[in-house]
Amino acid sequence: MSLTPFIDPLPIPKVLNPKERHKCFTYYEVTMKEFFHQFHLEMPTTKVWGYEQQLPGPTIEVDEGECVHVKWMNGLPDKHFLPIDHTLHGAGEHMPEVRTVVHLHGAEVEPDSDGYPEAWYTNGFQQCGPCFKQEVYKYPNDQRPTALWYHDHAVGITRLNVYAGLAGLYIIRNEQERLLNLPAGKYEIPLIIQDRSFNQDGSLFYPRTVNNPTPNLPDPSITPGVAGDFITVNGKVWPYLEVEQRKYRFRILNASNERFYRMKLDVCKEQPFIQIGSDGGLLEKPVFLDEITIAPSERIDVIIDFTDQPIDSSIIITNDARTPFDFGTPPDPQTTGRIMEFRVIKSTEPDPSVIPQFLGKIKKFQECEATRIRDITLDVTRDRYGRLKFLLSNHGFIDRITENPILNDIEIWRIINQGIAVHPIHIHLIQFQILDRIPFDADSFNATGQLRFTGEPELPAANERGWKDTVQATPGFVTRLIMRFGPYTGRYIYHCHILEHEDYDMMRPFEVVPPKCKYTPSGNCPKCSESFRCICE
Ligand SMILES: [Cu+2]
Repeated sequence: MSLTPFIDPLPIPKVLNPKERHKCFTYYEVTMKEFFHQFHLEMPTTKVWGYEQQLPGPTIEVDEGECVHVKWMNGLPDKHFLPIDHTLHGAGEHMPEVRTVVHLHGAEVEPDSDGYPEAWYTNGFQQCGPCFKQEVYKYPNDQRPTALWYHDHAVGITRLNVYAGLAGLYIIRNEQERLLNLPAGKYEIPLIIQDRSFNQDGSLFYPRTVNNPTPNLPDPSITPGVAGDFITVNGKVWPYLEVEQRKYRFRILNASNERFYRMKLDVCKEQPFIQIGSDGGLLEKPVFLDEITIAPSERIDVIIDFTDQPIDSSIIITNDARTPFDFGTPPDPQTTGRIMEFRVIKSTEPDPSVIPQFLGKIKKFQECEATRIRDITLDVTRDRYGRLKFLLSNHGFIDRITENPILNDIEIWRIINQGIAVHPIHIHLIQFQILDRIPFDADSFNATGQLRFTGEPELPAANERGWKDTVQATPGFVTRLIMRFGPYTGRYIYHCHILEHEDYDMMRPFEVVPPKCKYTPSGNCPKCSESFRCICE
């Protein structure tokens, strides 16, 4: 199938209205439904799944500190329309095919509202997974303003549910940010990038198995990653956006399963991207860039100034990132090498927006504050069918918990990538800071298990020096993260955000535990006689 690029206008996802506004919380209801969506003017409609019959889902906009309750309701059919591999943990033949659970990516929430992969439920909550606790999720939004995103996280089928369409944006705002006078209103535009493939009849194509499957392979069988032939933005293949000669703020999310994008503008002055924010909110100061690489699940907050662009000029966001990143197939310049087009038109009004030189203070964690250093290796092995299986520290999702940080403790995690691909590693509950990336001898690490550094630590790029919840863990480097675990105790997960890796089996639970009593670390507290859950401080 070939499609003419840049003939559909960019759709802007609608902002969802709450069902009820109470004094102390705002209540939303969101239903997941099957429906038909047109990805491109030259295509028939395509069966998809979406929140509120929209693809991507409606944007939820909240204020910092506004308590939001959402009832995420599964109104989907009983049968999945994409190929389920029943050999994966949690997706066996005896399980309901269509299970969903919503995770708000980047949010600081209690574990029972985090969307644990085994807290899934079926249509009408008729059947629930072993970790299901509640129908209504609570989001306190006690965190810095930023763009989060909600998406499905059901164990063993996350890649299929997100590919089917279960994803949307969630923006936290506050007064301080409004006072910065950044481009706003119709000049602040979300760009949710997803790649997709289609069958001739317009239906979504997701591979049943690998190319050249061996006879003993299960059918369907998960593959090490799925990248589509067409790039969609806000649900349209290669859309265009008319932009006035002024500044725009773009909230960019890579919601693709596997594909990274290295974005450039094809005709523009130098350093056209002015990045002002990352996953966890605004950077300290704007960073001027020629290109930006965005991994699955990362968000970038960027300003592009079209003021000096000629009227009627066309500017294309291009992509030259290989898949798998960054050693696989380069994109085709005519198809996957393009993302969308801007068409410049005359301004309708003066542009009062500014690019502040200073955006806000980011308090840096100090290494000496950390109470613990943990090593996480990114491993690839073969399963009993000879398929690639990705692991974290050689453990899978169901193995016992090995990371149990104490509430409010600061830890350093060293992500050791001895492989060849970049993996976007995401940790739930918290936002972290990147300390550095240190080159090491991967061959000697694989042989001996000993880390031998081969060069000086490389500081994170200027646009990585803010708050992050997903980090590009580069091969041949130890990526060091620092974070404080809180404000909740309980069980969460961390995982690779390449969804085919996450499903098999690059996802691990961790548990934030209450602090032990400071008086008697191993016995009962003399003051409150509690042992583990001592709160006498
Ligand atoms: Cu991965």
